[in-house]
Amino acid sequence: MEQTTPMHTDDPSLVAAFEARIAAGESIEPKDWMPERYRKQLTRMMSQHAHSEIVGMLPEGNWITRAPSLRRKMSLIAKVQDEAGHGLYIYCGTETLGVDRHELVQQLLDGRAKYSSIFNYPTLSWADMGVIGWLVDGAAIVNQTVLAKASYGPYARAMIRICKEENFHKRQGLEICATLASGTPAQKAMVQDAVNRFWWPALMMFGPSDTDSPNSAELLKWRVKRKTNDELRQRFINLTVPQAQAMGLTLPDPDLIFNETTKDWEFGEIDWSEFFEVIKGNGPCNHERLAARRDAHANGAWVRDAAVAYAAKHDARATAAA
Ligand code: BYC
Repeated sequence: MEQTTPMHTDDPSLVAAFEARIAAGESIEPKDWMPERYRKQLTRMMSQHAHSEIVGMLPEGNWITRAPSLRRKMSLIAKVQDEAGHGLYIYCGTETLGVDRHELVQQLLDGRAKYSSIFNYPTLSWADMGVIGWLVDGAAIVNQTVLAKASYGPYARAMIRICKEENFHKRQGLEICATLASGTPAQKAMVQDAVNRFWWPALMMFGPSDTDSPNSAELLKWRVKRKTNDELRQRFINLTVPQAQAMGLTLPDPDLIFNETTKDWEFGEIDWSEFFEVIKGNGPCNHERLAARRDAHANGAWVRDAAVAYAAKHDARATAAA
């Protein structure tokens, strides 16, 4: 059965049929019937994800003019451009749920929408570019590889493409980190300082612990999420600790210890009060990030106007020719 307008009261038999499709591993496509909560949850999650990609361009954009070589500058520009592209794919994906991207962007600019906590921290040194690629894109890959199997087709397909690009991002970050870590004492100290500042915020990217994650149960039931926040965080830590060891870098957690039985790296307490402050808008750079987005949006008004004028002219010509 097809439906393009949202339903406010879900018919239980339709919900049962929908859940049977999910249980059978089928992909849900834009014109398929879906419970209103499923549509809402996906809109929330996908739009936050798109906003994260766009806001995520800012901390790295800050270093494009100061990259230490032409090669580093070219790869950083390409990475930041990729992030714009990821934002656009995901905004397009969100529009398949019947929402207008202008409304979503407005929610971001008004401060009503969330975006990833990680982008509210400052980028103070060149080493931060390496650590963002290694840890932030590394965390994103762990999260998004699983989202590539999400039940909603347009989101899952966007994730497949995005993860391919994120792999390059992670490798360029790792290469910067490895180079600095084997460089002069000052370079090694710079990358260690960046790791010290980004390690805990990177762990917070996976969201609150499972006991404090109000959306997880529904998202897991509908196979949007396939793993919990804590499961993915643990996977990321298990993958990352050996990489830090290989580069001779220390992770700033005195409680990090390998458990021979579970084969997991056990870790210390995350400062959840910091996380909740950041997502409430009180992180170190929340105001700066939103101000930069608002400026960019205002400065881009002429481009949007020109595109609308061009489309109108094109339509008028097509009508006259018909
Ligand atoms: N930051 O019930 P929960 C990138 C919110 S971009 C801010 O567990 P859920 C990259 C959450 O939204 C990476 N807010 O939520 C780009 C919820 O609030 P609301 C972005 C967070 O949805 C450029 C509340 O806390 N990736 O890779 O089940 C350069 C309770 O949480 C955060 C995505 O967006 C956070 N870290 O799980 C480099 C991936 N965590 O909405 C790299 C897609 C939680 O109820 N999203 N909150 O008011 C997801 O996988 C899930 O939405 C999350 C959260 C795991 C993030």
